[in-house]
Amino acid sequence: MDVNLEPDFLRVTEKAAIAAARTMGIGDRKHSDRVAVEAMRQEMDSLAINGTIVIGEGERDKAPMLFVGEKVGADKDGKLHFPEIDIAVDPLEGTNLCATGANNAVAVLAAANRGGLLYAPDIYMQKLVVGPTARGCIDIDAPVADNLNRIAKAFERKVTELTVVVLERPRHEQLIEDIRKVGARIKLIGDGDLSAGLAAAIRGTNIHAVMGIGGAPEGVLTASALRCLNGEMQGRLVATEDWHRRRLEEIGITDPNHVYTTTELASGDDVLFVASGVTKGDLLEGVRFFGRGVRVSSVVMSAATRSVRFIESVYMGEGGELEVMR
Ligand code: VTB
Repeated sequence: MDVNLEPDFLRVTEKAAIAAARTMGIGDRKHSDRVAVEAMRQEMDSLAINGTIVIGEGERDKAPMLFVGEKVGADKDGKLHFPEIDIAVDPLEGTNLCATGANNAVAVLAAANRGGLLYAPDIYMQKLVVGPTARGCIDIDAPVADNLNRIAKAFERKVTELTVVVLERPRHEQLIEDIRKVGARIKLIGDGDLSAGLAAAIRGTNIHAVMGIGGAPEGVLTASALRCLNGEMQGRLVATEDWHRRRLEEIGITDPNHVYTTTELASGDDVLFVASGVTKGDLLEGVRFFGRGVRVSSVVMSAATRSVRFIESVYMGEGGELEVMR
């Protein structure tokens, strides 16, 4: 993908993050999500691409904007011969986190040349995520203890010195028990296994793995980041309701037990991943508003250029005054 698109995609998540951050703590997660979606959608159309949303806010009949299949960009009908780009979005990952002012809400997107991102349905996915250190050591079908012992070995430390992130949900009772039995530390989170996946892929965050069941679309976004960070993810779609199973049939997924690898989830060799912090997080600062201006922190990763850029942007309001970076 044209590297010149990176700043444009960056602006898209920045605008979504700023819009969402203005609603932080008002206690209305749907409203927070809506403003993020609107801001992202609006900014998207300034991009010199023939874009298609492959992971979005839902199916066409359920989501008014950024629905799966929606055309975006300045060349929707392909007349201008702009590059054909597939886009996965999560304008506000952690709607509850934003609504309550809790840490780690982010605005996220991944992009790749047509066909480079898995068309994952909006159902659950069992996930196992590790960073480069433990790449090649995991097996989602192996017992939790085996995986943790192998991860510990890769890190050359005791299993009691590992920290695993798990979404705090009743469905994870057994998983939590299994992790505790081996003695690894657990960080239970209310929401946001995507941010946790990013943290697991970066040394120094003191997060070594993410385990459990979360959203499948976010799984593709996580895998996109892992492609850029040399991490590993294994994922299996989890159909718990009839409509999940129907959905899988509709999109032609015949083996519901298939374990997706990082590259199957995000296959494009040009995958781009962008995240902007909404609330303060492990990796990114949240949006900060100051006298007539706003500052937003983002990360832009590219599998094609093998680069990870941390970018601080300040949008100056009329008569705004720039403060020294802190
Ligand atoms: C949420 C959210 C996650 O999955 O938990 C969701 O916090 C699905 O789980 O970040 P529930 O239906 O139990 O809330 C994620 O969105 C992403 O995987």
